[in-house]
Amino acid sequence: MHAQTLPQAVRDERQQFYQRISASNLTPLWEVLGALVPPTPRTDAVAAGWRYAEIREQIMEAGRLITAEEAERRVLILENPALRGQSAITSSLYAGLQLILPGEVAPAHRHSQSALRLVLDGEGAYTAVDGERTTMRRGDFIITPSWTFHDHGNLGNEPVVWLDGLDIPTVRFYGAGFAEPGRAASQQAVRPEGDALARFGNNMVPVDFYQTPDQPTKVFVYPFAKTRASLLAVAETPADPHFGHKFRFVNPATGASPMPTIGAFAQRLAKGCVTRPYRSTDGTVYACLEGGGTAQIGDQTFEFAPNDVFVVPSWHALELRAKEDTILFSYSDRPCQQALGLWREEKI
Ligand code: GTQ
Repeated sequence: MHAQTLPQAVRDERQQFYQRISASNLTPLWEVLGALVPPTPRTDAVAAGWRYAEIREQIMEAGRLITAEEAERRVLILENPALRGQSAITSSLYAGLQLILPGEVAPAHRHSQSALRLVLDGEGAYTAVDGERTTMRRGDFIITPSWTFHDHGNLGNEPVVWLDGLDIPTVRFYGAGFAEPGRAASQQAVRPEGDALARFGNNMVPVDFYQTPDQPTKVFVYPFAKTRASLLAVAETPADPHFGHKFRFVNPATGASPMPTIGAFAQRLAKGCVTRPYRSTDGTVYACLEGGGTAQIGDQTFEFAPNDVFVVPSWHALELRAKEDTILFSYSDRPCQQALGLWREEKI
């Protein structure tokens, strides 16, 4: 029987009961069950987009207001419009645009949260992870796994901006976050640049090196030159109707995601390509590296050009239209959901 058709006396009696038990921190499941266990995913996040050309000046303004040293990390957070105040772009993930000016240092620290960087604008910056620096070039996908010391610096002569993707809301959800500063602002380099790629990123690993799939990769940079070359090399072969040509980044030692909580992807859509609608339970953040077009997310359409970011919430159908040859980077919590047996997708 629906609540509306119940006699007023019954409804009153129930409401009084709910109020009485509330004092004991109790509440009736039957009033909320449908929302708690929905037939298909419900997410608080909404689809949203950020046009880099529209926000670049605001990022540069942050550079005049505060130094990287004072801020520790000078970042403008991309907040999901439906999750304002939560520092979240999806319910599980964080996104931000970090600015580092010439000569600046973002001091070393480490934390439980895993991070990725996608370099968008400017040249001359580096990130140091666990005693090794990598020069940050546009499109490079760089990771700082959980509890690894990392610092950033800019040795060049122009501002550098990159997209930060972290699992901050996930770690907060589990109440599992620790952090500590490094001993010095910049880590002493203990290995030459390129060491990790040579040891772990060339279809070989050191002879005694073994990892389980939950361990992050020692390869902490996936250079865009290589990603792009792979995408272009397969461009003439048949494209997937839902993805174009799409790769997932892996830890080459295990085949698993580079980090256990965040998965990352790169895809190329040829000019004129229109993908079939696709949805999955992992809300996904996209950044355009080349080309441009539109993303239809549910019943909303977002235009994107290089350095634009858009977010596709869980179980929202996505259709991509490429107006030019287009390369998109994306990240999501897919490996987390897969490890928990939760992940689903639907190719519509
Ligand atoms: O670069 O270490 O956007 O710790 C947020 C938290 C970047 C970082 C963010 C962080 C960092």
